[in-house]
Order: sequence, then structure tokens, then C-alpha cells
Amino acid sequence: SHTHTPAPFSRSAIGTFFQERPLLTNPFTQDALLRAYLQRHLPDQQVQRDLLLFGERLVSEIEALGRQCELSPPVLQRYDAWGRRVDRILTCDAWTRLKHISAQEGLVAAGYERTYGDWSRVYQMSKIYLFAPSAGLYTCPLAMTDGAAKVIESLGVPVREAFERLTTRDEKRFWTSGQWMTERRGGSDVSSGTETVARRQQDGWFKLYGFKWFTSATDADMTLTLARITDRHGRSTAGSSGLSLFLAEAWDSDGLCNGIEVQRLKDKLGTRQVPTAELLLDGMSAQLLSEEGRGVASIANMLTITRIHNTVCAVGAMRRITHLCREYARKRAAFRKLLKDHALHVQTLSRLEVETRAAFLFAMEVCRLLGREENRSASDRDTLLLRLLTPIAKLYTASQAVSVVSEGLESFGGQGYIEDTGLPSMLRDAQVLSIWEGTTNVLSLDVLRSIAKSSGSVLQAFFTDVTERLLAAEASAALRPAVASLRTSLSALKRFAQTAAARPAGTLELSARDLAYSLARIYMGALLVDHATWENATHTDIYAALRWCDQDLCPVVSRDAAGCYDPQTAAMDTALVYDG
Ligand code: UCC
Ligand code: FAD
Repeated sequence: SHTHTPAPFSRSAIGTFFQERPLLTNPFTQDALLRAYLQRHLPDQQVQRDLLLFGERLVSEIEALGRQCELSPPVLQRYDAWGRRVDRILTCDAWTRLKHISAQEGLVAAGYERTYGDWSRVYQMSKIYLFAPSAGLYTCPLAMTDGAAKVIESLGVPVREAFERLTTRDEKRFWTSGQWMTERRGGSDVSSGTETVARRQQDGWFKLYGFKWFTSATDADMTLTLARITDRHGRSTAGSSGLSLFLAEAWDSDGLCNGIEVQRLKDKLGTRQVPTAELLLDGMSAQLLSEEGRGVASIANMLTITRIHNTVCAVGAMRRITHLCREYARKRAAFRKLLKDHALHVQTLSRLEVETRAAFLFAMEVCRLLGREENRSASDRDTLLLRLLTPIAKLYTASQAVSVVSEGLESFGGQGYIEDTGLPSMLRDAQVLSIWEGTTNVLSLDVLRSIAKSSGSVLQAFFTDVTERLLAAEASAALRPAVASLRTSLSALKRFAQTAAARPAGTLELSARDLAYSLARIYMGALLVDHATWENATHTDIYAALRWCDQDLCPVVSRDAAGCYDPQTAAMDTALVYDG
């Protein structure tokens, strides 16, 4: 009889155990913090219903389209069958579908319809946040599209058709925009890096000649870009004051490119779904949008919007991985228990949860401020905070996303490293968040710029805001340790800020990154505390605030005490880096 029983592992029998996969269910209903946040601030039935339906659509339709974009990356068709140069970027059907869905769902439009007044951006960005981890990076063109609409709206220039198309819900009319800033010499240092020139034409339009080194979502219908206007002798002004902002339609109406040659598509670590190209502009027809020489200041409005999108997408990635991690821990057993019953494993996940919550509240606060500014109800303090917090939120959440997604992958064990689970692309795609739209250091310097330009008013707004939030939490005994440590950190930070200006040259620059981190951690702590003081807050909200405030909230002060910004330190850093 023994010989008749099939062996468990022979020929086609590969064993009976198969691990159940983590299942994605409606990410809106799964998200306790998002729902609580909206219940507190935007308790609107219509919003609730829309997000619920959108969550279902994400699971039933959008998730598969995003995956398809990862598996069918764009290709460049340089010649047609008869040898003519065509430079067509071919994207998959799912990419086009995502464009249509983005229009239908109002993923850009909702920001401009302003149906929910001050809270319109929170509503729009809640959708982007849910959409991002399923959307195969379609969030990239949407961010730039939103940024372009913002620039046009704020400059008040008459390019009405473009604005209308960027902000429509009609999928047939919907346009996306690119943002072509980076050239070979520099992506951070745009002012010295931009070699592109603009020659004025008889009809008042311009022809642009130059080379754009990184252009994402190059299949966009139009783009904003920077160039130097030349005079009759072909001369132009160097530096920032020589740069002007242009709008160009990327493709002519007959499908031919508008004086653009696609040099090649980039071969990238992640964001493989998005075409990113190197472009030669050889007489691209363009319209001047800004005042001459005000290009950088004018495109700054776009940077604000795209940096906020970056923040929201970073939080979206963190939220998705934490949801999948907790779902998997209910299904995977090791050492005779489910992972969810191993306290050490759950401790690891709870740390990711604290990071994600802090990041979520930070992102939403920046969206709230933006919504108020656009609805003309921002106070002076709101405006100052929006300027200060935008780069801080972007730089901090981008790094968090890389570390949370990375740790999250480990919680799947070996499966976290396996391509067709869909998990590895999350890590690849997170890594770009700290590079594009301004690297961590460049944004830290932008924080210093905002402080200097406002003669410190942005910092004053920060101190007042945090102090008020902490005052409101005074009555809560449970939150006391968190409030106490935030107060201590805030005072230390104030002292640092008061003395920093009088320190030797270079101190501020060396402290910029740690300063940005300190501002981020303190603000996120204040927001967690604020959320935990809401009358419907739960004990987990309080616990999250306490856990966040366990860490060094003000690294700029501890590093300063360790002498990190002393004049001789920079020389030691150089010696260390170039040792040998
Ligand atoms: O990476 C890119 C697209 C990727 C795809 C998009 C995905 C979106 C997210 C989706 C999520 C999945 S596009 C390339 C992005 N490139 C950057 O971010 C550039 C990084 N470099 C900087 O940020 C630099 O700080 C610069 C280029 C903005 C400025 O450098 P400069 O030349 O030293 O600038 P200045 O001279 O200090 O500033 C010129 C003017 C000043 O105004 P005025 O003249 O009135 O005094 C500044 O105050 O610009 C003003 N300005 C700003 N204003 C500069 N930065 C800002 C700002 N952030 N906000 C307001
Ligand atoms: P660099 O400026 O050379 O920076 C190198 C390093 O030096 C960084 O770590 C930086 O932090 C540091 N550094 C630079 N200056 C300072 C300083 N003053 N102090 C301290 N540290 C400093 N650009 C576009 O315009 N449009 C796009 O659509 C676009 N898409 C992109 C898509 C992808 C996938 C990627 C990866 C990039 C894309 N970019 C795009 C370019 C991106 O914005 C730039 O790469 C980025 O801004 C950095 O510029 P850079 O590559 O020239 O790096």
C-alpha cells in the first residue's frame, strides 16, 4: 500500500502548502487615520461617498492598470517604417486609461473647482494619496499638471485654453504638462545650469534651442520650461536674472514634435512606468509666460505644488506598505505562531505606523494651508507656514518613505524581494522621492532661504503655531510627556535660532539639514498631539504621539552641542571623506 500513496514532493506534486497572499482591500475603509481626519475637519457626506467609491475603483480597476504600466514600460520609436525620424514615445494602454481616469475623478480639477472651500486641497490630495500607490506613477504627470495650472492661474496670463484643459474633468480635453528644468550642467543649480536660449520671432513667439537632460512624462501635451532670451546679437544674461519661463505644446496638432528631438529614454532604477527622456530642443515654438528674467521666481509656484504632491505620494507609499504588512502578518506563520502574535514583529510594524501617521498629518496640514491660501482665507501666519513647511515636508517624508518601505519589504521576508509580488517596485519608486523636485540638501537650503527672505518671520510663525497647539493639549494628563519633550525641544531650537546668525560664516549652512529635520520632527509631534486632543481621539492616537516624541526631536541642537558645525569641523569632514 505504501507504494500507492503519492509522495508529497514528486514529479508534478510540489507540496500542499501555499502561502496566502496579502490582499488589497478598499484603502479608504482600511485607513483609520484618514477617516478620522476627515471626520474631524471635513465631515461631508459627498466626500465620504466619493472616497469610498474611489477606494473600490482602486482595488477593482486602477491597481491592475498601475501594475500593467510597470510591466509594459514606455518605448521610443525613433523612425517610422520608411526611415523618417518620428521620435514617438509609445506608452501602454493602461497609461492612457490612467490619464482618462485622472480626468474623470478630478484628480487635478478638484484643486481648482474649490467645491469644499478651504478644504478643497485636502479633498483633492486625499484622492491623490489613495491613488498614488496603485497608479503606476501616473501621479508624476498629475503633479506637474497641477503645478502648471497653478503657475498659469497665479500669473494671470491669458493662456485660457491650456488652463481649462489642465483642470478639466473631460477626459477627451484633458491635458497633462511637463516641467523641463534640469540640464546637463545642473538640476539643483538651475540658474547656472541652464544653457537653453530663446530667440524672439516676428509674431512675438519664441524659438527655443537647448538640451533638457531629464524630462519626465515626456508624453505630456505641453510643458513649462526655462530659457535665456537672446538679444539681436545672440547675447543673453547669465545667472538667475537671465532666465524666463515659457509654455510650449510638446507635439504639433498633426502629431509631429514641435522642434523636439528625443535623444533617448533614460534607463532608471525605478519610475520605469514613466517615460523620462533627454530632449534636444531645436527650435521649439514657445510662448513667454513670465516677465523677462523672472523665470525662477515664476516657476517657484510649480515647485510648491509638485513638492506637495511628492509629500502626499510619499505618505501614500508608506500607508500602502504598512497596510500590506499588517495584512500579511495575519496570514503568515513562523515558529508556530502567526507573525501578528510575535510581539517583536508587531513592535517593528508599530514603529512604521508611527512614522506613517506623523507623515500623514504633516502632509495634510500643508494641503490645508495651501487650500486656505487659494481660497483667500489664509492668515499671515498660514502664508508664512506654507512657505516654510513645504520644503520641510517634502524632504522629510521622502526619506521616511524610503526607510519605511524598505523596512516594510523586510516584513515579507524573502517574498519582499520577489518581483512579481509587486513589492520591489515600491522601494525603487520611493527612492526617487528624495532626488527629484529638489534633493534633501537643496531643500534644506531652501528652508534657510525662506527664513532669510522673511527676516525670520517664518520661524516666528512656526514657534507661535507650535506653542498654541501645545497649550491646547495642556489639560491632557496622558499627553504630558509628549508635550513636555516638545516644549523642551522648541525652547532649545529657539535658542539655537537666536544665536545662529551671530555664529561664524558657514555655521548655518552646515546646520541646514539638521535644522530642517528638527523643524519637521517638532512640527509632526505638535500635529500628533493636536490630533490626539480631538474629542473623538482614541488611545492609539495618544500612544502614537507619545511614541513619536520619544526620539531626538531636535537633532540640530544635539549635533551643535557635539561641535558638528564648528569651523574646524568642515575640514575634518573633508579629511574623513577623502581619507587615503
Ligand atoms: O524633478 C523634476 C520633476 C520630476 C517629476 C515630478 C514628480 C512630482 C511628484 C510626484 C510624486 C510621485 S522637475 C525639476 C525640479 N527641480 C528642482 O526642484 C530644482 C532644485 N533647485 C532649487 O530648488 C533651487 O533652490 C532653485 C533653482 C529654485 C533656485 O536657485 P537660485 O538660482 O539660487 O535661486 P535664487 O536666486 O535664490 O531665487 C530666485 C527667485 C527668488 O525670488 P526673488 O527674485 O523675488 O528674490 C527666490 O526667492 O526665486 C525665488 N524662489 C522661491 N520662491 C526660489 N525658490 C523658491 C521657493 N521654493 N518658493 C518661493
Ligand atoms: P546635482 O545638483 O548635481 O546634485 C548632486 C548632489 O549634490 C545631491 O546630493 C545634492 O543634494 C548635492 N548638492 C547640490 N548642491 C548642493 C549645495 N549647494 N549644498 C549641498 N549639497 C548640494 N528634472 C526636470 O527638470 N524635469 C523632470 O521631469 C525630471 N524628471 C526626473 C525624473 C527622474 C527619475 C530623476 C531621477 C530626475 C528627474 N529630474 C527632472 C531631475 C531632477 O530634478 C534632478 O536630478 C535633481 O534636481 C538634482 O539635480 P542634479 O541631478 O543635477 O544633481
